[in-house]
Amino acid sequence: MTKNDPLQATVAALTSGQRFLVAAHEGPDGDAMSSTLALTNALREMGKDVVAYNIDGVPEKFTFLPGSDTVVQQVDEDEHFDVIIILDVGELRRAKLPARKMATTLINIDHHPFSEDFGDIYLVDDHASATAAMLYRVLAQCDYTISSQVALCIYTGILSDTGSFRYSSADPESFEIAGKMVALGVDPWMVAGGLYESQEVERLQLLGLSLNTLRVSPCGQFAAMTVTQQMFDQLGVGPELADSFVNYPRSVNGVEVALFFREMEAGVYKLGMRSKGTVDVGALARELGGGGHHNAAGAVLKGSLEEVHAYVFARLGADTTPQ
Ligand SMILES: [Mn+2]
Repeated sequence: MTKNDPLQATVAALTSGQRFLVAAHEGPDGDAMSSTLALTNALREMGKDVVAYNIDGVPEKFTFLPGSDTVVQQVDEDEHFDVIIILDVGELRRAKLPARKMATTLINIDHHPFSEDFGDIYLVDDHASATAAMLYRVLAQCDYTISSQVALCIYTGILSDTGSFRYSSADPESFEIAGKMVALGVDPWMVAGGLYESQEVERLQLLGLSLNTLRVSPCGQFAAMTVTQQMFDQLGVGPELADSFVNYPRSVNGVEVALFFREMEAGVYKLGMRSKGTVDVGALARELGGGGHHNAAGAVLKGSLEEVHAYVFARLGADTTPQ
């Protein structure tokens, strides 16, 4: 039964266990953090003992999620749990936890393609819009009524992983669950406020500096933006504030491939690439010694900014003299 019906096996494990640990991947994104807290809160409401763990803790922008103040960044490896649930993690090593030896039952709930089969229960659906959507499926099968707190977490996870319902992953199920969560009391404007309207002023100042570097190739299909060490120093901020800046060159009308260069140290650049589909940036990244997927990939390059810029544009087949 366990093998044939991982959903029912998960429901059974959640129902019969008493001591739980819930974890997701390091550097948690919206889905990882929301899923961790959706399941943690739901299990606590069922009367279970739950440790919520993430080695990197809760990023500031997710602190509006209920239970975020209970997430721990450390657990004793000698502790034992009836059930450990690893969420949104394609490879177990990204959970930063020796989960195998710490659990009677280890469950993998995930929507990454080719997610590693590391647990006793493998509840993986790469068509699911978010891990949070998969948790809705699980909780709907449990003897449990979803609270407004848990609804808030589920809604936030789906909103995050579908890019606010813009990506092709925004399927009918994601809208259906989101609608149910709103009916349970979630305020979409409050969530948007937490996720998108709570930026540090330094992030927008850094964006201002970086936007000045925006360049588009003469053919119009390739755009690049850069952030330098000097910009970080000027504002006294770290590289995490430049997260997702690559979305700006990607948003230019007609651009197929967006490039974002972040100076790591003098003469070393971290390149992030996003494709709208026609170009396989994963293949290019691998040629450059990096990795990634068809539409999102990265690599580290050495040279002056002009050199790495021209090199990547040339490899893309673009004119090497961007405007
Ligand atoms: Mn996810």
